[in-house]
Amino acid sequence: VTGRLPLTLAAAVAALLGGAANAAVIRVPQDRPTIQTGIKAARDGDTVLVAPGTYVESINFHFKDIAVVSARGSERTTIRAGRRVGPVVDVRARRDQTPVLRGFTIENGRTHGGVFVFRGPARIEDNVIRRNHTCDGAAGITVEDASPVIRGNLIEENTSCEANGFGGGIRVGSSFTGSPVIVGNVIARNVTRHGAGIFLNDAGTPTISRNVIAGNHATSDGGGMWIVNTSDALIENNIIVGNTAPIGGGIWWLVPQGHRGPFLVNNTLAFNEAQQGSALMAGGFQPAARIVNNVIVGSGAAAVVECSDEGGLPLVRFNDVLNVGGGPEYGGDCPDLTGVDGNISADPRFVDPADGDFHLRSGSPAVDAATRDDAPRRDVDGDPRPLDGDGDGEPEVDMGADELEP
Ligand SMILES: [Ca+2]
Ligand SMILES: [Ca+2]
Ligand SMILES: [Ca+2]
Repeated sequence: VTGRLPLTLAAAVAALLGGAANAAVIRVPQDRPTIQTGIKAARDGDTVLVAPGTYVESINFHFKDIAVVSARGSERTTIRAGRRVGPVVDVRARRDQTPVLRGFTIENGRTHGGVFVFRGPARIEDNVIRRNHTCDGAAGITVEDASPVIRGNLIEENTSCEANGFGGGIRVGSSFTGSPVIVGNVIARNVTRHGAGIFLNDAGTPTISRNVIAGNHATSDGGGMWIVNTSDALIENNIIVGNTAPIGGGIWWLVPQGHRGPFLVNNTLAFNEAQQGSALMAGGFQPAARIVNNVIVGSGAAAVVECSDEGGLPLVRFNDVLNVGGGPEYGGDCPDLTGVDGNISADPRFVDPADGDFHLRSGSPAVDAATRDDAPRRDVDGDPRPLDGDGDGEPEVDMGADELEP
């Protein structure tokens, strides 16, 4: 066995070097006039490198394991939907292929939204996905049976048909065993019926981290997020603000029997609006779901956190839940948990919420008031957690997405 190992290694190294040597860069428009003809010329491992400009076409990866990237970034490189029916960009891959879509503005999709992601896992990074429309799937990004990394995108002002509006900014579906990662995106001002920011339906075990989810509007439920079926989401370090819906302005979820449900940990939810559950409407069979270390501020007659108890209530610990309007903090089947299990109800003292700055001020009652259990090791800024924010010599976790740097 020892005699054969070097040969095996040598063969592996040769294969790797050979693959790298054969990988080509196809330049658009220098080598091929359009992105799609660039893709047509590409083989697995190749990169289609796109020069600045506006490309009026819809593109399809056609199961090629390739990277389609702009040379100079999304501000200077736009893919605008052509006449073809379908998404503007169709990132269609086989299992275990890792296609990449990076650095484009993707706009004007009229029939099937901006980006469709099938299998892979793909990487969808540093794009602006703007003003796309759909009557089928999500208006911004639709993920189907896949575990992509969706990172650093601006996904805004996408809209969908009222009658079939399932997912505004991002929709993940049919990914039962998948683990999609949605991190560091701005998802803003998208409009649909259910789940205007992020829509999760059989999304597997997704991680939703360090996103700003703001100003989205659902005409039925789930302004910021909508979560159903096999969707045991980890939702951490997000800023979820100014979203609206009749029910569940910030987040609406319904956990089916036999599923864990979401973990909502160290998020900041503020100024979301609804007639029921302005920040959160949590329903279903949810004794294993968790709401821990969040700052949750609402304003109005509706309860900020509303539950419906179909088969057990979630764990609610170490949150700052405040209603600055006339209504209650908790409602529905959720008892008033202020003063129980580390939950408080106090002005979190944001730095400048009117200007979108939801960091905590020094002296905030949310500082050093949360639990290390479940807390992510870094905050929304990348600061280590916990830090000693109140100067008593003991570093403890803060409530919300921000860990105050003293
Ligand atoms: Ca702290
Ligand atoms: Ca301390
Ligand atoms: Ca911080």
